[in-house]
Amino acid sequence: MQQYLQLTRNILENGTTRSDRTGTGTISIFGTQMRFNLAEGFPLLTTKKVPFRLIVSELLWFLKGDTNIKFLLQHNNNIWNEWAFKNWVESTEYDGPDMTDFGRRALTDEAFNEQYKEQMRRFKENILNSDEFARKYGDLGNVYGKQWREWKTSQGDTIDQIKNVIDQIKTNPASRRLIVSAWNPEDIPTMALPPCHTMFQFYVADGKLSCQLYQRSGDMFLGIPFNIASYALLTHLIANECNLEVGEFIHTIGDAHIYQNHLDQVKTQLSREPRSLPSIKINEEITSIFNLSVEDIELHDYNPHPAIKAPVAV
Ligand code: UFP
Repeated sequence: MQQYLQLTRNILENGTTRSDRTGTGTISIFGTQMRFNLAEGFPLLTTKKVPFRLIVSELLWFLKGDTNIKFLLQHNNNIWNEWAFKNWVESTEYDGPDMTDFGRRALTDEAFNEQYKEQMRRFKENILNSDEFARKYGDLGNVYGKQWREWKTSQGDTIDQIKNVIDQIKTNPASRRLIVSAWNPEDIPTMALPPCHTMFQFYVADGKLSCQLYQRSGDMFLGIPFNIASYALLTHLIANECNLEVGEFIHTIGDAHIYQNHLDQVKTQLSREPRSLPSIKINEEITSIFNLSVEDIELHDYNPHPAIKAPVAV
């Protein structure tokens, strides 16, 4: 993971101070690349603890083409809650205290934060216990799972990009068109968060599968460690499905930034000595990537430094 630490250091030393959408302020550089040889270990950061189980359940959720947070909540994964919660509190059915601008207010107003936590608890309970409520308010619309598995065409049918790319890797591995795109310009205006990981390409050589991701915007401290692990895992899963070994994961980032309120955390992390990488094990009995469950993916020998808390920019 030296590449990650070097890029972080490079941004600190050479980045440009920039204002950003969230009003937090960043130090940023534009256009950068990290390469991870997946045969050398699984690239999960060791200089702080990264919650691997959240990465697994989110990736399997994308791969199922699921866009409803119910599956995530069933796996105790809360990373997409706020987007769905917004659907509910802005609906006519919502009868609790005003939740306008809840993300920002919860950070600054303690009394409001208590109300917010209570409404979020009710929301999650309803999603888990009522299929109808989940259908109405748990769905996030055209996010990754939708674009990956059910890209809608102008003819009114859909394209399963993941199935197609797997078929192509198996039957036409020399292809230079092994691409999946999550960036659908038609859908962008209606999305709360336009896709950060916008497109990826596979490459097969010497019996090994490599993957390159183009990420348009990367939060080096909170988002990027997650994104690296998620795409490394995707490369393992697809290699496994196609009877290939793993090659490299190549992570190309457009705007690579460190938020101004993460500087202390970043310095703590840079002062830590990286440890040996963990490995992953995939249940060999599962024959299709679409039938995997979280229990089929195990992480071994992960001994990171402790987690480091940092505020999320909303
Ligand atoms: N971000 C990531 N990785 C992700 C994700 C978000 O780093 O997977 F979903 C960060 C990047 C940026 C913010 O700091 O979230 C998105 O804001 P914007 O749309 O303005 O780029």
